[in-house]
Amino acid sequence: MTTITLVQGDITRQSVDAVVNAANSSLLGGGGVDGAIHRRGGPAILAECRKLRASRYGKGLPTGRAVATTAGELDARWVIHTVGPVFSRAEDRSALLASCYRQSLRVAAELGARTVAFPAISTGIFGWPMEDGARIAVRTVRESADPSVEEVRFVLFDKEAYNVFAEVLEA
Ligand code: AR6
Repeated sequence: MTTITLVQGDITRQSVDAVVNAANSSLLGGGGVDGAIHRRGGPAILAECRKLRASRYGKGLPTGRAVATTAGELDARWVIHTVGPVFSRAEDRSALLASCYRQSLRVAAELGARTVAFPAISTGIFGWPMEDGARIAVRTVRESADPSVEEVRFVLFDKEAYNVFAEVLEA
C-alpha cells in the first residue's frame, strides 16, 4: 500500500530513499528544484549526470522519462531525474506530465526505494497551472505506484501550492 503525504518545504531537506528532480533534458542542472538539488547534493550528482550524457542519453533525457543517480550529500540514496513538459495552451501535454510521475515511480520501485519525495513537476519555470499539475500528480501516483513504495511525499514549496494539493487529495 502506498500512502500519499504532503509537506510544505524544501525538497532538498527531506530524509527519504529517493528525491525526484524536476530536471531538463540536458541533465546538467538549471534553476528551481534542479538548482537546489545540485547545490545541496554536491558535485557527485552532476558527475553521474555527465556520465549518463556520455553513454545512454547522448541526446539528453527525453521529456516524460526518468533516470536515477546518486543523491550525493542529500539525506537520500538516490535522485531520480525526470523531465517535465513545458506547459502549452495550444497542445495537451498532460500525458507527458503523467509519464514523469509513472516513470519516476517505476525507477523508484526497481531501485527498492520505499519512500519517494516529489516536487510539483513542471509547475515552476515550465509554467504548468498548479491545480491541473496537482490533479495529474495525485491521479498518476494513485494509479501507478508499486505497493513496494510505502510513501510518496509531495513536497510543496509554498503554502498556496500545499493548499492546492491538499484540496486535490481530499477531493
Ligand atoms: N523544494 C520544493 N519545491 C520547490 C523547490 C524546492 N527547493 N524549489 C522550487 N520548488 P521548477 P519545472 C517548486 O521550476 O517547472 C529548471 O531550470 C516550484 O515552486 O523547479 O519542472 C530545470 O533545469 C514549483 O512549484 O521545475 C528545468 O529547466 C515546482 O517546485 C526547469 O527548471 C517545480 O518548479 C523545470 O521546470
